[in-house]
Amino acid sequence: MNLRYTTSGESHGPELMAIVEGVPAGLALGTADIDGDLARRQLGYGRGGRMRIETDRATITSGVRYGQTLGTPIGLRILNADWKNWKTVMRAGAASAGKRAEPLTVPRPGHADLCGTEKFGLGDIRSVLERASARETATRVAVGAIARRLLDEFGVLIFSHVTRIGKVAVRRGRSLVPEDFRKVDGSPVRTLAADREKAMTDVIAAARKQGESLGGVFEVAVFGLVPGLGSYASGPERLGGRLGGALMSIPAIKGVEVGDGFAAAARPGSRVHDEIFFRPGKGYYRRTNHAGGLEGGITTGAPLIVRAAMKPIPTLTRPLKSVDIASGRTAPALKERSDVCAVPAAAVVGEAMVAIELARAMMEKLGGDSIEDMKGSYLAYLRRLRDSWPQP
Ligand code: EPS
Repeated sequence: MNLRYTTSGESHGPELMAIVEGVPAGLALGTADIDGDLARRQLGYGRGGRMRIETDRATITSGVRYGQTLGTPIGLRILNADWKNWKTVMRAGAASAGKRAEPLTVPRPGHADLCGTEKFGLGDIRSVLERASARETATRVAVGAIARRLLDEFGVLIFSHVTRIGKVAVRRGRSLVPEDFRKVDGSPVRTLAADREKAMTDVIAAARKQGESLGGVFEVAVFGLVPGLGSYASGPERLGGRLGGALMSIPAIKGVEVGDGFAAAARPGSRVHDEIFFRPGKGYYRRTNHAGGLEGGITTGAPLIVRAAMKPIPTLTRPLKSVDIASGRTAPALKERSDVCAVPAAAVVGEAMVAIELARAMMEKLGGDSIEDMKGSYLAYLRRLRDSWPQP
């Protein structure tokens, strides 16, 4: 079985949950492997008051015994500390007399509020926004941490950094290596460009003052992948599409690029394609990586580089015009406590989504019910690749 997961939970309900199926047996896994990533997702300049309430930690409730996966579904829980303040509003049982929360009826432009109420036939926007909330991404980061643990067994490393907040962009420089990311978690905006950090925090502070919100761009970089993950054989197997879909499933993501992405469309082929070289002992390699580590929907063995564009968060403290769905009258959109900018957090979610998709691709390539089975076929695959090299 390949890696599959489902999550549940409302932002202000009692807890978030995930069930992860298809993780091979024998993988060392503990909550410490998950909690580090959960904590990184909570960071970032521009977050709202909620992150001061929560300290996200995972509880593993099934599928792991004595620190090792069993090959059975893994259950995860993350408690919502804020639940204690929402017990009446988010009660699962019937509302006691006179205790039903006033419905929210003015949707925020750009949020799932209106389409969600229409789709599910709900009269109260709260019934939509609680699940549409980016709080759900905490569970995806937890699932991603399991995928990352699996990839780690094969020397695969996944990092992220922010390349734009609003108008402030980081100029692209030389190709990055894992050591470049050593201090990125220490940056309040997860940037590698120390000289842009202040400009980034300044635009977020200014947006907060103006009742605005800001988006941006983050990049995920993956090192240590073998060539041959994904496939050109059928469209849905192409790794570019799978990674794009995974990243686009993060709330507020409106665009994804692989490698040079949109910039490649403006250049002639000779300046886009990475020339191929060969050295005995080293194998095939490219000196450039415009392709971002993917050719024909398959990994080349070069670092995988993907970027995602996040739109500004729809909750504005100086709200846009909207319509009250109860009266049909024009009204200012609803205001909720919210983040001003969550691009640094989205970057951590991006790492998780990429990890999940890559773990799937690894499992497709290598199969196996246990991590030892996977390692056996991994070594056999590397041997086969080496044996296929030209003998000068
Ligand atoms: C969110 C609104 C804010 C964010 C939240 C996403 O929460 P609250 O409504 O409780 O203030 O902080 O993000 C998280 C809770 C989280 O864990 O990332 C929204 O409306 O999407």
